[in-house]
Amino acid sequence: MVEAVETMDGWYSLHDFRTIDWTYWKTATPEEKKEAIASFEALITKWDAVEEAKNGSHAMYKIVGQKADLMFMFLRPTMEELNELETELNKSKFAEFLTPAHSYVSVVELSKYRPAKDGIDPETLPETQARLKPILPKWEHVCFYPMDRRRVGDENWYTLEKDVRGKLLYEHSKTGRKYAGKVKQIITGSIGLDDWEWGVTLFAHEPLQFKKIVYEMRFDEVSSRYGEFGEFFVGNLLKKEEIAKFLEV
Ligand code: 76R
Repeated sequence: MVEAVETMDGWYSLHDFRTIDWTYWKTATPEEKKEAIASFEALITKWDAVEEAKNGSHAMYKIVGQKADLMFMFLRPTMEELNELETELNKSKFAEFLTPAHSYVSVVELSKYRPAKDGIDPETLPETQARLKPILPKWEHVCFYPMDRRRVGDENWYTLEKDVRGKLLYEHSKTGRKYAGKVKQIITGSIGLDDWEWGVTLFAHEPLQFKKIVYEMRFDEVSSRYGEFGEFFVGNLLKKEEIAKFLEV
């Protein structure tokens, strides 16, 4: 029988996409605008404190194109916290000017394809814990997309033996490592949590690196034969100090 791989699961993740209702925003009075911006900044201050205490992390991006205007990525130890955070945002004055565009729920995931070294469970290692509970890089650009492993005819990831899958992922990781320092990836698992099997979140200083890594990986067997992809979202970092300027109309 084909063996599943054990996963190591870290913080829960919510990718929350919003569209700004610019027409409505323009009709708001200066006082309302001020209140909305202040409510948003107050939330960010709260999120920053959570991140400072290493109880979670967040990142904010301005989406390019019409799929959304803003993307928030939130990481928290529990689903309850994600839900509370989302509800608090929804109740804010700022949210009166936002409409939901898309969301994705998952959990930071690493897998145990590699045999344990010296009998040490990798999950106990500090470097693994740091990857499972990552502080999100505030790099200039983000790219998010969901993906599946194919289950069609002879191209069925779930009928491949574990050692074969491990080898294919090892090959994949060699491509990935070429982008060290240029692309940082966070893989979140969403089987049983959302519509696709994994969420891929990439951070880069240079947006062209997204095209390069995703293109190069298309030729790795694990993607060429076993990868199915959903919608792509790409964006630029939104800094707290630029919010007022960004919202100026
Ligand atoms: O965790 C590790 O670093 C070990 C090696 C590794 C695994 C097991 C690894 C490395 N990945 C793994 C698993 Mn990955 N990854 C993607 C995408 O667009 C595409 O074709 C694929 C989207 C990118 C860009 C990427 C980048 N990876 C996975 C899985 C889970 C599969 C499973 O369990 O069945 C998915 C869905 C996935 C997808 N991967 C790396 C990268 C990069 C840059 C690395 C090197 C990381 C490093 O060593 O620093």
